[in-house]
Amino acid sequence: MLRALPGGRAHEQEEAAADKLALLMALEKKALWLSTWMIHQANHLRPSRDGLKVGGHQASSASVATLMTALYLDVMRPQDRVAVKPHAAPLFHALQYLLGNQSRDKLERFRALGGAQAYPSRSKDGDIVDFSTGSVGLGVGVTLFAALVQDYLRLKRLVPSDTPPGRMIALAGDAELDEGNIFEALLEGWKHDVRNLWWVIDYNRQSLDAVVSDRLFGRIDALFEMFGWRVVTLKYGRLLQTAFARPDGEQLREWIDACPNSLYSALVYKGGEGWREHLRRDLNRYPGIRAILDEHDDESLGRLMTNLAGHDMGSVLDAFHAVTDDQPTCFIAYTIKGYGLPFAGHKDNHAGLMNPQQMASFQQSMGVPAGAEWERFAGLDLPPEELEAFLAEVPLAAKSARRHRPPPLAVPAEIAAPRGRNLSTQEAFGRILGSLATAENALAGRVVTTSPDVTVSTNLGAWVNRRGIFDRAERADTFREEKVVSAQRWGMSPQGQHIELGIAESNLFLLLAALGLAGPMFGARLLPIGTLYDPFIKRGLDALNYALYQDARFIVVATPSGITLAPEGGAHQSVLEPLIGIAQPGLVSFEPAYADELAVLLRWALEEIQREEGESVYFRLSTRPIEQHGRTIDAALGEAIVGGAYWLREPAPGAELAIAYCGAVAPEALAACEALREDVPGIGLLAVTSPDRLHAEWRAALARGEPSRAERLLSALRPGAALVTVCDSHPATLSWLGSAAPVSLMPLGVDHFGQSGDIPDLYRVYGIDSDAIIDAAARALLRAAGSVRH
Ligand SMILES: Cc1ncc(C[n+]2csc(CCOP(=O)(O)OP(=O)(O)O)c2C)c(N)n1
Ligand SMILES: [Mg+2]
Repeated sequence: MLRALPGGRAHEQEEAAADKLALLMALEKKALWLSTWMIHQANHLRPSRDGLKVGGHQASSASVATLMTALYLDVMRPQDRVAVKPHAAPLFHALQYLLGNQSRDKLERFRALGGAQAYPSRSKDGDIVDFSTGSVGLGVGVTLFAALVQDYLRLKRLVPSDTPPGRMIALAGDAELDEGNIFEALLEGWKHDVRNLWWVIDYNRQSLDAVVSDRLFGRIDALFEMFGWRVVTLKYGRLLQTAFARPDGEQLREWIDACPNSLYSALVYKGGEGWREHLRRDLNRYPGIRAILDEHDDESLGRLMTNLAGHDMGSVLDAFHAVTDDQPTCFIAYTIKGYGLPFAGHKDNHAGLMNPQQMASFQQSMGVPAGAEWERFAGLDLPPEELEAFLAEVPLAAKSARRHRPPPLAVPAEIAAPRGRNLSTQEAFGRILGSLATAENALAGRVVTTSPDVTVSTNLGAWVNRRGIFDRAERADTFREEKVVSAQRWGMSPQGQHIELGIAESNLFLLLAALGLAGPMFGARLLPIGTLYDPFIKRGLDALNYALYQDARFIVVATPSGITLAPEGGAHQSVLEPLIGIAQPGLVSFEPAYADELAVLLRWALEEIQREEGESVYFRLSTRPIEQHGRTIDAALGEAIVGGAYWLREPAPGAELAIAYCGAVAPEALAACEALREDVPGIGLLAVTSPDRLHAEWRAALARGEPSRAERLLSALRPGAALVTVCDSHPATLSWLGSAAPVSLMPLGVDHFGQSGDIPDLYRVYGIDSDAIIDAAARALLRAAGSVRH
């Protein structure tokens, strides 16, 4: 009796495991069916109004069907977060449909307006998506930074730490590993001792164009191991392993191991006959192999030879469940692109769609009756109640919030502007953050700064000295301990509020993406501020776009900027970034000239990034000290600074000339204005703090049929008046003002690469000094006079 009990239990457990396996395999089959059907009906059955192919990726979805079913319907816990390979969106939607989180209506409108998105999207598909994906590599990278952010929050006890941490999971296509951002992230993750991270690589040996090089993956496992990861390779499924264990089976293993990726893929496509021909040719001398070939008809031989572990539910479950610690783990899962579909393995199958005949026979083989295509369990040979009961019990079905909505943190009514006769906006930024660092309020506790090796040179020093650098472990500041004098105190601890990154702007924006999603993702808001040099925004631009696409909220401070950086030369002088500021969705940009403006704007930004409908904020700052006004900013001026522009020198009513400037060229604009006042007494000087906001408001006002802010401001001038615009960036930053108001406009700015020099020389050469402004004003006045005569 005593002995029988454990034996009986083991038997029961085995039975339960077999039941679970059968249920998961049935649901995998259904998810595969739904994903292909979703794409099929969008392309073949939904009426087309534009003649475009709708598309969708049947082959890419099929290759992860087993892996994703295992994860979503068994392995994942509610606190885990996932970035799904972009081209597996249909399979993802199908699984969510099975879980009851996605509607049939959205599936029927796959890739149509308001329907399930082509690639998983946080903002458009809703709470079911943890990380948007689409630009390959970035979704993989962001999971690493999300794991870091999870640690940041847990170590500071900003989120409950009595529950187990979530695993940050990326389901990656193998070709994604060609993207450099993944390796930049790997290095950074190693430095920060990142934990609780799983990257599951769908190793189907195919990209979009071709079959992946055989040589590449030989190095991948070593590479991950070098960075402290565990590598779990899922190569052969149970059928093949059983065959390998037979007499001469080892020959079969060696043959497959040596088979080039392209031949393997071609034979997958050709099927049983193709396998038989090659195996006969190469291994016929082995009786064991001959026996295997004799025992299998073409179909079962095809099934045997494609029995890779990534399609073997039992192997996949064993591999996932075997990992119970927090060491980052890379699963290399061998799969077949298009597994189970007629174009499996074909190198051109990336965008391939089954034609109606293929679909009809696939439907038949799936046992789905006509009219029951969307039924959740049609064609499965398990009772629907059992399937329903199983789905109700999967860990992800627990109704815990996937998306949190923590309330905003209070921002003080005023942030004091730093005092001083001459200040640059960069210095002002450093001083504002320096005083924030001494503040004992909840807001300061949630600010987290980060920078890719330009912390000191972007003026974050004072903040970091007071708030410290974040690290999972306490680390002493060796220079300080050795009493070597330095202005920087760089002690590291879990309490630190600055995350120092290596020089990789892509990592900066992926970290900002993760920090900026801390609220919805983990339940505690952070107020992230990232700094970098303005020209290097372009270096991380796709990662920035990626962060904003999923509505992560943060502040980017880009400094130094423009040719105002003077001696540093053209490689560091930014030109077009303000146009990015205007054009980039999800981002409001500002380029203030004065410290008091920056104080108003930073305060506003801390609120803006917390607002439900808000956006992230980009400040373009400068290292050029300029003379300050010593004014007090009243509510109206504050509102105008945030709105994007105000009259620094009010024009006389009906004035014939004004200058509009943005940023560090303020002194030249002021000097030109004073010089021109003699001849044009009514001249006005418009300070533009945000070409971006001004432009956006102009478009919105046009749509409403109301005068825009820009138009209202410029209506102080006479119709047809002359307007000179000047900025240390591409002239198009401001030249559009010529369409917003009836003015005759002369745009000044920089449209060539910069070079070394001092400010007077460079401003002269690029035509943005006072003389250039005065010249342009004279020409504008002449043109304006001409236009009046016309
Ligand atoms: C940054 C970027 N470049 C190019 C593409 C176009 N593209 C889409 S899928 C793909 C290949 C994907 O191959 P893999 O990651 O192996 O996925 P799978 O084989 O599973 O489809 C490419 C190049 C993209 N989505 N993102
Ligand atoms: Mg691939």
